[in-house]
Amino acid sequence: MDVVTLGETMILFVPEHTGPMRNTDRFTTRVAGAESNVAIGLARLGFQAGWISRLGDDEFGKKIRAFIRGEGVDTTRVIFDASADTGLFFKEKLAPGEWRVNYYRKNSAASRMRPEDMDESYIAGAKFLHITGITPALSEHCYETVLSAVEAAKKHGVLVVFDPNLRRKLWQEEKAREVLLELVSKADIVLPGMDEAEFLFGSGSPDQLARQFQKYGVTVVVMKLGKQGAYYSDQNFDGYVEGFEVSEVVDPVGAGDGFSAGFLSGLLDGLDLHEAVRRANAVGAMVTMAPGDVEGLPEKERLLNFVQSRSQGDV
Ligand code: KDG
Repeated sequence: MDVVTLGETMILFVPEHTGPMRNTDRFTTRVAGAESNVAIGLARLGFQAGWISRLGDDEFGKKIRAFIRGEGVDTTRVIFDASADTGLFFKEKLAPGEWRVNYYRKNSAASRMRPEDMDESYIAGAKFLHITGITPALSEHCYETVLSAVEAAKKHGVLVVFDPNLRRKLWQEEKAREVLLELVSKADIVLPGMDEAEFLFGSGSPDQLARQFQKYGVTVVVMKLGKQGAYYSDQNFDGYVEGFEVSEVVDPVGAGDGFSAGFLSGLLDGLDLHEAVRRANAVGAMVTMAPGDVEGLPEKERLLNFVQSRSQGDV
């Protein structure tokens, strides 16, 4: 495996009409979950990605596994748990550009993940372990599961990549800060949004905030700045990489996951930090131009064409 990740994936219901969903009868369903989005992004770019989770032993669980497996992600470590349901969520478009997310995931099958679900040899065989701040928010067991995956990665020299992915609906603020900082302190690479960095450390410029992460022992910090692109910093280099122009933002959700997939694919291809961040920006931008979390994730050729059509250089 190039990258192993773990987390909850749900069935997403998107109302057909704008406005509160009490006034809607029709929904489109999709498969969505931050970590499986990253795994799918990597698989589309030609890498080997494995996704670990629990799903309900139900129709939605089967649909999710079929979808993710169909995208070429390894799902051999996914457990069907008959004692709980697959999680669901609804994304209401209240007005153009104004979204509201409603979760139906309490006590879901994924929230029952256990440290025993983490196969040490499977994690040991990867180059990167990707984790997010969503999983530890799901339950105490999930928190312990993430810690045990990180422990396995560290034991075998697998680099830990952490996306804080703050979901305020899932946490008490103080608890979130405490756990996210604990995971920052265990990560080699951190990929926060500016809002997440400010949530953890208070306001500051991207370079000031990056230094805060580095005080926690993080080697590489890449701060997502939305349309403006991204700022990166490691022990030797730092810099800004401009974002790509997009024709129309159809759905921004999932762009951060695309960014992570693009960035990791760049590192796996041996690009330097600047070029890997440029590729991350490109994949993030492409995700915003299609509906859903994964529809816009490109294959390698489309990615190269997208970048070449907008600039010169190697991606
Ligand atoms: O990054 C997009 C995901 O966060 C979203 O689609 C669903 O994983 C999800 C979550 O837990 O919010």
